[in-house]
Amino acid sequence: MPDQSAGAMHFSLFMQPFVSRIDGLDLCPPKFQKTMKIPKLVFLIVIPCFWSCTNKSVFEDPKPLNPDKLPHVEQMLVPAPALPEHDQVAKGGPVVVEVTLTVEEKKIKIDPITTFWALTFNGSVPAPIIVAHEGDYVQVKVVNPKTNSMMHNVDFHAATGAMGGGDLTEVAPGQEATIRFRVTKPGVFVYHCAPGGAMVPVHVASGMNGAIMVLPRNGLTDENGKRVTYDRAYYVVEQDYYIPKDDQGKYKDYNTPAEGFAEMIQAMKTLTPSHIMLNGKAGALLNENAMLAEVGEKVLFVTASCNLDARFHIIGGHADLVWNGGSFNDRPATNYETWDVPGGAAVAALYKFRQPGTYAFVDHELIKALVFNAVGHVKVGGNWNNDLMMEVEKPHASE
Ligand SMILES: [Cu+2]
Repeated sequence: MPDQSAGAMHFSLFMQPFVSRIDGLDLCPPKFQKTMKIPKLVFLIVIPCFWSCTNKSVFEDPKPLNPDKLPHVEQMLVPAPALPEHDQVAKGGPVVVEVTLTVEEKKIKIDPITTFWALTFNGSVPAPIIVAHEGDYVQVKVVNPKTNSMMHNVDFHAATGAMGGGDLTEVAPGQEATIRFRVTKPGVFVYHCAPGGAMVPVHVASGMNGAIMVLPRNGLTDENGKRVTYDRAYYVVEQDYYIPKDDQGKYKDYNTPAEGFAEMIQAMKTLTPSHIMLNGKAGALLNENAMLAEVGEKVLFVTASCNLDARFHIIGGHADLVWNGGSFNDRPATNYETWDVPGGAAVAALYKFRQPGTYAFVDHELIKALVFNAVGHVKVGGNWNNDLMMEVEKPHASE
């Protein structure tokens, strides 16, 4: 996690010659690193003054704009692990990103033996990821068709305002509501249904959770403050389910979602999920559903978990950069084997693939990965590099 102590923040001001943007203006370009050559005393006195004058404080809010006069851009949301089409570096000033989240209460088969009443936004578990840039407005229409049976809403962790917009988006079957919020904090954030009380975890554990990625207007920066781009991006979410069993030990199938809730809450009281899966279903990212990449590509994984703590690992390499806590304002950590995703958060990791093959993408709580189903694949094409790894002797009988 980012160190929040004053000393560490002071240190980061010296060592992090970037991240100073107000409404798209980059006030402190990476070339500022050249000041490292000036005498130490001057550096110690002058540079903090310079930073304090120009580096945007986290307490500073953007200048209000009139969203009616800004370009409105409709974003077509897509199911995970895909991300909607987007620019890594914003073209021009802030826009209003318009999306629609339509609630679908639907039965899905989450593995060969379990059918489950999922509660979804746009029909998928997880809900789709939304992409915007810092300073943009995100305008979300929440539609609850009258064919549904219950009330839903959305709490956006990327938004600022009581209940994350949950009170403003509460819609009964047959209703719709539209909320607009400004995304002021660059990073990755979850959103989820939060209809109150025990219904909050019931709806989240029934699939109603998604994410928003708020990119810095000038794109991502690496550990040295230099711009870094990704060749592909994937969105991976750990989903826990609590599906009650009947007397014979079979998972129960209900006629309506509400019919199963009382027993689901009893199952939740054990804090022991019946199922743990990546992207909603067993095998959603395995074999023919694997994520794809090529040797030499940098792949951004936006990883999230709305409820359980997760710890992701790709077997056979390292996350070159990890934005702990999901914050793109902080200098990314480097060369992690495993990265933490606290329940209720998203975290981004950038992974350069250097060798071909099929990599397992796991929660390295290995029981979750291999006894449950928190496992996926990344299939990487390209040429093998013997310098990085080679077989010196094939397995053979010992002498
Ligand atoms: Cu809901």
